[in-house]
Amino acid sequence: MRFDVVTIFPEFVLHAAAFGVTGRARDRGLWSLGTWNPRDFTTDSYRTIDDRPYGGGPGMVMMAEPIAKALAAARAAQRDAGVGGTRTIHLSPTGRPLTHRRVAELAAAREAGYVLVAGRYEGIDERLIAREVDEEIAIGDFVVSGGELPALMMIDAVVRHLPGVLNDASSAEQESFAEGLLDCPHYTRPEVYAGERVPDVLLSGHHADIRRWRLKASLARTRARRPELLVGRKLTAEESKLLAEIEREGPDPGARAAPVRERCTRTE
Ligand code: 9WO
Repeated sequence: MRFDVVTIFPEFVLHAAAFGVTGRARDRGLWSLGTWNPRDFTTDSYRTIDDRPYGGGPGMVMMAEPIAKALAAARAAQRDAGVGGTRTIHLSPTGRPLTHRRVAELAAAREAGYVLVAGRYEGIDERLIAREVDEEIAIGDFVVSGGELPALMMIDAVVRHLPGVLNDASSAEQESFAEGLLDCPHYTRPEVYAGERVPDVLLSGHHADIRRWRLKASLARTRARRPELLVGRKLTAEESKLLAEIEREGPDPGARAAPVRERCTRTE
């Protein structure tokens, strides 16, 4: 799997991609990354890549030509690297929301190469997007300072789906979301923290009981925080039984809605 990112901040992308699971996977050759700076494809001495918007308004707009040349270079590099097929994706709040299903689809195209366009300023000349972009993807309904962080999030999510990248524990967590359930709570040493004990079942060594407890906790947390994920979900007999227990037992503190602390007012 190969990703090439068109960005005016290549160092940012290369540095961020070098950490953690995805960085180690890259070191093991499980995927590769290239960056292409539109400034390197300018012809003026100021290396101009933006200009004022037609029609007026604040800020600057990224010019089409330098990005188009950077895209051509990225696609040529993917061809030379033997990539089976290249898809150009623009990270934008106006794109289609990225979902687990779409991530899995992107990861399944093993021989694929993706060229990700990361905008800055007020955006990119629409003519570049219309001529060169195959797909626009949003990682959420919000605006950040540039397309680089959304591109890195997409890369991270896709790379985690590649064979050999995750260990068993993380794969299980990913599968949990793939099965439409939120992850169960996790605990580690010490057994008592701030006066709160680890649930006894997790100390019991009874793997069947532990598996059942974790499934019930996932169901309870999903029901409490993302009930829409359960709507229309095909429940196993065990899941139906556990949900009935959850409904009988009432809200489980461990499933509480995601903690949202009100801003603390200092007492002193
Ligand atoms: C900014 C914007 C604001 C309101 C409605 C649509 C919008 N599109 C953009 C945009 O594409 N901006 C460019 C890329 C330049 C400024 C920073 N950019 C950006 C991309 N901000 N936020 C994103 C983004 C990308 C994917 N998912 C969420 C946010």
